[in-house]
Amino acid sequence: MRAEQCLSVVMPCFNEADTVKVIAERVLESPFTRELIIVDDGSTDGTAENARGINDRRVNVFLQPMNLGKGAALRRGFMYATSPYVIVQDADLEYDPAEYGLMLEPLLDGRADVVFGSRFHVARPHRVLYYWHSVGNRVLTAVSNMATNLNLSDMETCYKAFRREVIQSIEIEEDRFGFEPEITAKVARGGWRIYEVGISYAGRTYAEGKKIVWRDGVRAMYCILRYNLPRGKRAVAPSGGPRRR
Ligand SMILES: Nc1nc2c(ncn2[C@@H]2O[C@H](COP(=O)(O)OP(=O)(O)OP(=O)(O)O)[C@@H](O)[C@H]2O)c(=O)[nH]1
Ligand SMILES: [Mg+2]
Repeated sequence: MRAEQCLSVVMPCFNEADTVKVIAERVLESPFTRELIIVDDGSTDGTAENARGINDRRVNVFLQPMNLGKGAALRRGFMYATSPYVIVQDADLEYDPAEYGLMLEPLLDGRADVVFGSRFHVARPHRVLYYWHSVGNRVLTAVSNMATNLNLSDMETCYKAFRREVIQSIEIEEDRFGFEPEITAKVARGGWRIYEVGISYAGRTYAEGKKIVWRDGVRAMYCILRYNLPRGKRAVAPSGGPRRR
């Protein structure tokens, strides 16, 4: 398979008018990007207008009827993906599309079904910020790992890439940031082959637009329990190639 143009990039946006065009340009510069699916999540700051102003036929902009959350925006965006691989791209400037190649490598060579980009695993450039956030991330990842029996180092990372069949076979129930623990639980439970690669991270401050708050951490803990407890329903579809770890 040709590696170029193999990727659907799904970008949830809520009030990111300042960055949506810049990040979209970086996404479109990647040789891997076949389509960019922007889902505007009821923004009130002109994000949708800015997104619609991007002049590239690879871009599709969808509007949520109101602010419904990141998980709901991703659920919508994944539905429209048509490329062999799909990646989540936040609309701030924290994650770098120049690293799609790193994320795709284990997928392209057939070793992985899902790849997590870890902000903690290797020494790529990282902005130094908020110690207690990093502790919170590590605690959530540790509890998630205990529940899933995976040895991830960064469960909450935005950079998650999937074979398209995998992500489109999973029902996403969480509307907001509970998406991260939910999807982690479901790919673990589905027995999909998961890889992790080190990525860089340019975290932002609250003054620069950071929105995540302690309540999101509490919800994440709840979601770890909720989606890992035994349930009647399995979260995988019957189709799709190799999937045993
Ligand atoms: N905060 C927030 N983000 C949303 C929502 N819907 C979609 N998003 C998008 O989801 C992505 C992640 O949101 P962020 O606020 O950057 O969350 P984060 O990266 O976990 O946390 P910080 O950047 O540290 O605040 C961004 O592209 C947002 O624009 C929503 O309802 N609230
Ligand atoms: Mg962010």
